Amino acid sequence: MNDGSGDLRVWGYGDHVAGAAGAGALVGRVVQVDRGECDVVTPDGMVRAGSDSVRAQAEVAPVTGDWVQVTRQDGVALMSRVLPRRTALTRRDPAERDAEQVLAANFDTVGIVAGLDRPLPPGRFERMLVMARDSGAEIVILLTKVDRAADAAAAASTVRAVAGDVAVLTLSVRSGAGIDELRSRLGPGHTLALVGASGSGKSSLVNALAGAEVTATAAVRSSDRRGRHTTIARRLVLLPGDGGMVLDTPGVRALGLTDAQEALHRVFSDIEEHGSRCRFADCAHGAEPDCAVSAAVESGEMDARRVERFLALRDEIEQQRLREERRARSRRR
Ligand SMILES: Nc1nc2c(ncn2[C@@H]2O[C@H](COP(=O)(O)OP(=O)(O)OP(=O)(O)O)[C@@H](O)[C@H]2O)c(=O)[nH]1
Ligand SMILES: [Mg+2]
Ligand SMILES: [Zn+2]
Repeated sequence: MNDGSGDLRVWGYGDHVAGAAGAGALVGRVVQVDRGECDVVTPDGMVRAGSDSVRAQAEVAPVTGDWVQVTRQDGVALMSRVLPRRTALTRRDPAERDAEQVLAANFDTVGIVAGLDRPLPPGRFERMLVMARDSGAEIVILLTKVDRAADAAAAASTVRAVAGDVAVLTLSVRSGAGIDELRSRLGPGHTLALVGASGSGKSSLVNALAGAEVTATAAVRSSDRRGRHTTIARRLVLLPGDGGMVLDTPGVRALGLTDAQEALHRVFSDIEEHGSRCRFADCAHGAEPDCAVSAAVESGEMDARRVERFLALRDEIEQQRLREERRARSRRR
């Protein structure tokens, strides 16, 4: 086949997959999940595979990027086993409070995408950073739509102050800026998973890397630049010239309160640590006297942009908590 499926190495097949699969087993990689069935690329080409119903109940449900063992029964392809994941993007299931939902697996790099056509909403970025760090993959921050940015340098330094030594690229699919640099971070068998808000420009980056319109994109709302949730499936796209793969995902919808709180504690633990030395236990780190956080900013020990992001996220969490409280109260009535 000319889609490269005959040789699974272009899809990232390597020793870790060979070692995990049973001897003589047919393996493939899940390219897309659709109502319980999967498009799986195998040495025989792309197959549509369901789950082996006997085993599937007890086992892990396959997600895009998974390596699976495939069996054939009466000409029907079935996935009998999901191989152990090297990396995974997970989030708390919004329906079930504590259950974890796996979104995608086995990528080498997570690209956190943010569009510079609007301000970085507080919390979203930090939450994606927590998700990306938990995934076990390398992280790159992709600030796109730089052609629409009011002040790209300022946005980049805010992001750098929060993300530490993670690489930050500024890109534009209009001017082509940064695309070659992003491409140079990929390569044969390498998978880049993109995460980010709806309308941030993830699918546009996929098309730019592919050099063709391989996936749909849609204009953001002109009023507030919010996206329209154009991409609905997580899909693995093979790049031409053995250039690796991009895993496109739909924009994350809701920022759960617990996720936001976790992001606050994990991304800004140093600020909270400083805050424990303020005069007032409930110091808001604003105009209070003897505020250790303000003092650290003034002395240059702490980055002012970093503290601004922390305060914005803290306010966002407080507002969300109040909204949830109000909702709970009106439900009770
Ligand atoms: N000016 C400019 N517009 C861009 C750029 N990248 C994306 N856009 C536009 O931003 C809008 C949203 O882009 P998409 O790629 O559909 O965004 P997405 O992140 O895939 O959104 P969802 O699929 O809804 O999660 C489209 O109108 C794109 O044309 C860019 O670099 N510059
Ligand atoms: Mg999209
Ligand atoms: Zn304080």
